[in-house]
Amino acid sequence: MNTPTFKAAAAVGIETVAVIGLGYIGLPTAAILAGNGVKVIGVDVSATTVDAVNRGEVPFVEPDLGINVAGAVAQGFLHAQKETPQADAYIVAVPTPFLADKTADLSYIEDAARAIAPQLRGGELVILESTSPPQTTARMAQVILDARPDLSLDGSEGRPAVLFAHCPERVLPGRVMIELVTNDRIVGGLNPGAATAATALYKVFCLGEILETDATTAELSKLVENAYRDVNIAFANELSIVSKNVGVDVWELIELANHHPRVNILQPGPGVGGHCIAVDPWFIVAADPENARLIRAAREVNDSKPQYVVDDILAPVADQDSPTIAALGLAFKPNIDDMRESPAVDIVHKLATQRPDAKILVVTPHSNVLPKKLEGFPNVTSVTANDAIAAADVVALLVDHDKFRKIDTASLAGKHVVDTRGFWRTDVAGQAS
Ligand code: SAJ
Repeated sequence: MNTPTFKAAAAVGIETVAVIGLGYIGLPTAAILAGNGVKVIGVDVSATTVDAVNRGEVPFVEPDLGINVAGAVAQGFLHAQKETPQADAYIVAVPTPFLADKTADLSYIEDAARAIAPQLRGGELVILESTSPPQTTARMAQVILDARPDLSLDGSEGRPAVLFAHCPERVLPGRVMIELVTNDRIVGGLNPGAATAATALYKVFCLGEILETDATTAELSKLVENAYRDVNIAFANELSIVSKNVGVDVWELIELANHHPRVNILQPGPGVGGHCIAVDPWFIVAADPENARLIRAAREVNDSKPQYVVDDILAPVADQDSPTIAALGLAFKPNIDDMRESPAVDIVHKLATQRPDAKILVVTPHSNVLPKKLEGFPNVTSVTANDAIAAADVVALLVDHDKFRKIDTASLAGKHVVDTRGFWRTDVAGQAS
């Protein structure tokens, strides 16, 4: 406790931090700050989340987070509540989902800003961590200053300044507690002194390089990182379709091409899921719809992949009444339970809708519950992998969970196999369609 890094934050006047939004990013950040001796008040609109955190529990799955939260609460450094308190610094980590027109819904950020405004005395640091379109930090600051005309951005006319910064999170779900410490961090200041103060705060726990810039560059850098990955996955997904049409194994093709010293193609799959990569590129498109053509095309390629997979699954049973389809995996990527924006869920939903006579047996090794989108479909049932495969006419591998390695590939003999991940490429060569 009270390490030199903690003193660095204290040196810029930060001893208490309020973290607004105790989700996948806010709670780990709150726990790690508290674990380093900062007094942290976690704020969430959900009473269930607040109660869970105060019991030292975590309401979602993330390795090592539970022990950090339990420890921080037990030692009295972390406490959760529904009301926004007075603090020296605020970290806003609330959702920024997209609306039907693919623009960002900033209402959670604005609500957080309106709740922070009455607590300010001047001199505080307000950091936006939520992934946001360009100029959102400025908008958050404006909401606060509209509510508090006695405060300012520059301390002019005797109105005390409040510091605003954008520090996007870049951690990978499943590795959050490690990457929070080891990743480099971008810190974008909106007004003088903000980036320096934010850097001092992140130095409490971040061992990576902390790179200072302006707020808009920081906002765009986060979006660009995820758009870069989306474009590269779209390239792989497009290749998977072209390769199939010319009779080539896409995984072998990519493996060979990647031997080139300056080529590094990603892996094709059933589409792109999760709450980041499938969403963030749209914020760039919305910022400049005429010119963000490649980014938009990549989104469209990745978004169209689930229907392509559905067509592949249904083709061999087009003339068969009531076929049985095994769908292995529903998560948005391997070895997790998170099904948000999952292409596998989309594929099963499309199968159930397009072939209501089909029996769809889903296998979810990391979760006991079907997602809401699949509730109310009598033709979708959850079973074990062995039962699903034994009964199936078509076996669709949708997620490359390690647990599926236990499946005896001999059980796939005689089945139509749609292997969207190249999981069984070497084991059942010649069977995969
Ligand atoms: N995917 C492929 N092929 C690949 C790699 C991924 O189809 O070669 C698919 C995955 O199966 C999944 C989707 O892409 O459906 C996204 O998975 P991911 O592992 O690429 O990324 P996320 O969404 O878990 O986390 C990303 C990360 N961003 C980058 O790697 C640039 C993470 O660092 C960010 O913090 C996170 O988004 C976020 O919160 O924005």
